[in-house]
Amino acid sequence: MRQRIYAEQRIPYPLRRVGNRGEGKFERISWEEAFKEIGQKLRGTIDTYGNEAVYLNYGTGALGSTMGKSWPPAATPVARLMNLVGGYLNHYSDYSTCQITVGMPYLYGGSWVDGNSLSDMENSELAVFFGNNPSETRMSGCKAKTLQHARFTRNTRVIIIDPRYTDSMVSVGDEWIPIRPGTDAALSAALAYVMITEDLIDKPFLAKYTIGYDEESLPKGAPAGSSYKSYILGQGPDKTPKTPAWASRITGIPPARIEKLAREIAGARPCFICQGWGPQRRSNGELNCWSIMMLPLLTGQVGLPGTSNGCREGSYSISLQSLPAGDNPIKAKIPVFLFTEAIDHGTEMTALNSAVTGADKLNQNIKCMLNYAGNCLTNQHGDINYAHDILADESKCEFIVVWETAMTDSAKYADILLPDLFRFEQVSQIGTGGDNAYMISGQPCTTPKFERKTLYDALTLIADKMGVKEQFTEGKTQEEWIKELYEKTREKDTELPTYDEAMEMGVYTRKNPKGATIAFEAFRNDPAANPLDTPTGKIEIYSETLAGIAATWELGEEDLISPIPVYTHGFTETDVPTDEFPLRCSGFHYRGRTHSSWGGIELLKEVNPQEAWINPADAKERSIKQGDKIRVKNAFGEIELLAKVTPRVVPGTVCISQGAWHDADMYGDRVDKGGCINTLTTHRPSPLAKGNPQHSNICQVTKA
Ligand SMILES: Nc1nc2c(c(=O)[nH]1)N[C@H]1C(S)=C(S)[C@@H](COP(=O)(O)OP(=O)(O)OC[C@H]3O[C@@H](n4cnc5c(=O)[nH]c(N)nc54)[C@H](O)[C@@H]3O)O[C@H]1N2
Ligand SMILES: Nc1nc2c(c(=O)[nH]1)N[C@H]1C(S)=C(S)[C@@H](COP(=O)(O)OP(=O)(O)OC[C@H]3O[C@@H](n4cnc5c(=O)[nH]c(N)nc54)[C@H](O)[C@@H]3O)O[C@H]1N2
Ligand SMILES: [Mo]
Repeated sequence: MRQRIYAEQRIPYPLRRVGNRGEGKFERISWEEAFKEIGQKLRGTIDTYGNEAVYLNYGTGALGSTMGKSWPPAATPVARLMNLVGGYLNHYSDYSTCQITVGMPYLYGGSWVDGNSLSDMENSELAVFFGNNPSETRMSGCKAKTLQHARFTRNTRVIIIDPRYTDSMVSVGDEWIPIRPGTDAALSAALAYVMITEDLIDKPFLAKYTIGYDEESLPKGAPAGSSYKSYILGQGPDKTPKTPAWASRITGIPPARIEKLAREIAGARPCFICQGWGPQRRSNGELNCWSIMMLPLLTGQVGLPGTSNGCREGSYSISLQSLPAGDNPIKAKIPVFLFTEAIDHGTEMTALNSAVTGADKLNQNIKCMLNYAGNCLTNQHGDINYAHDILADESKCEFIVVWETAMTDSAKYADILLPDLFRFEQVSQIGTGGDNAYMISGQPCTTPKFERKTLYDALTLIADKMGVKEQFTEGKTQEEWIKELYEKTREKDTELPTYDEAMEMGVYTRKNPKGATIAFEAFRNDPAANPLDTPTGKIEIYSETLAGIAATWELGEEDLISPIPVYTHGFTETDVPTDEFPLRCSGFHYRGRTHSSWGGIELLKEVNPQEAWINPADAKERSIKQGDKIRVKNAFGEIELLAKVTPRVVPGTVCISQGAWHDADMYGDRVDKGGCINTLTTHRPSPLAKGNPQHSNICQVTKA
């Protein structure tokens, strides 16, 4: 924290851009000049283009009751200000879980479904993790510890299926099954093939709780041969039985291991099957994650202690009221990943070609962006070189405001850059959770330095220029809001300590009163009394709604939307290796950073260098040795970083952690010396969710 507060990259003063966008050249200005210019530009945009031309970009850097909303990070105090002056173009979903959040409700209903708590794994005989790495992605909070505890309480066996031998494998795994990324659906289909042909499935469970498994339970409108079972046995349109030999060619897993895994899963009682969000952050992500969820359904291992529903482990959280954002008069929303498209050609985006919701189409391109606590203009978004070309063109998005603590790559695209305070430099309160819930209440640990201001104070002064100061503050300071919001939370959650006690405690934790969350417990106990909110109230293995979407949406080539979970390789340009780009390149979330946050700190970089994991066989072919400087290249761009030559990655795939700071001369050769994987990712969204397929890449690797 000290390294971060006093970092060289921190922004001390309000700045105005003087160079080109992305160059990072700024001049110091006063707050008064900054507010005046922002007020004028906002007013000008609204008068000329309407409120729909103002966009609030995604950002997860600051969460808290008067900062961002806890989750999703859309309704920040910036939204409150914009709603007071006529609204703004909003987005839906997030970069974390887009494909699973949008895809899941067709199967299970509900806007979001989690699995059983991780602690419940202690009741399982076998746990199978698909692309789930809590030891690294849940380092803080309480899940990494829970994972260890649950694994060793009753000696639950843990199998981890991942292109990498992850830190979770190191800490709790019994066996690693290396898989080619993006092929879990082929593996799952072959596991289903073995279970069906060896009569290992739970037929009474499927009959009682699901539709679409076999021809008998298909909805009336569905064509013959379109059930899941027909697909698996080769009795559907593709006439291909999904045998272990078939899946082996796709996944790289030997047929005998697939057969054994099917018997192990079908034989274990209870069996805890879960996935992280790696398998869904792909061009075929919706189908890839859905296919994994078939395994607990085929074996009836859902809704009971020690099982799960194939999703990520459940959480128990404290949710605090946040500063009310008010109502947005603009109803149109875009998928979060499509903001670059909405700058470039928003008026061509419709419900049917871009999954715009709340309206049939957009009436305006984005002309002004307010970017608070996010590095998603470039660094964390897909295809940085493409994003740069769109953002650098000042005739497209005419005005960009960024609130930051550090001079990030996105900050370099700001027209006005405002120096923010960290949460720990102001009074703040945040509620969150893991296996147990917790709340952090904090007094500032130091006084504000230079001319940094809280977001709330900065917005108050912009609101003043826009003539809505009174409505924005309602006469309250930030701390008065925090107190008042906390009292509102306490009216509902009466167990919480008083405000003064909470501030004194700093960290307040609470155990899940149920011990563990069991997903779908009520539905399993009595499906008639507790139907799911799918059209049939059951688990829909065949979704007529999806069949309808597939028939009506305007889809591009290889944009496969299917009513049942099938395997597809995804987009050729990102998922099928070629002679020029013969390797797959898959990302992951890294212990050395939270995305790009902490990514500028030299001490952390020393212990967590930016490396590409490459298998010794692939390295040898290229004369690459451990620690060599290498270049990774594809059709979208080129990066430079170090080689980690290791058998901990499946041959034919390199793995690169996401979030390293992009460092390229964007008006020169554009080679990214920072090793940011988004120099190599696509901006093309996944078919159904229109989400970020940032783990789907192909590449070539050479010695630098
Ligand atoms: N290739 C690839 N790209 C990815 C992913 C991936 O797996 N692969 N993952 C995606 C996911 S899941 C996510 S959630 C996104 C995350 O993307 P972002 O939300 O952009 O997350 P960060 O990169 O951490 O950027 C947060 C920024 O907030 C700033 N910040 C921190 N505290 C404060 C504060 O108090 N005030 C202000 N104003 N700023 C602050 C930090 O300096 C940092 O620049 O990235 C996505 N991008
Ligand atoms: N230390 C740290 N923790 C974090 C974050 C961070 O940046 N750093 N970010 C936080 C945020 S906002 C989020 S959204 C979560 C992200 O959580 P996740 O999305 O679950 O994290 P990832 O590392 O992207 O993916 C998990 C694992 O999936 C593997 N994987 C990738 N593709 C596939 C595939 O096709 N099949 C299979 N079987 N495995 C695959 C990866 O190798 C990785 O080990 O993490 C959170 N926690
Ligand atoms: Mo995320």
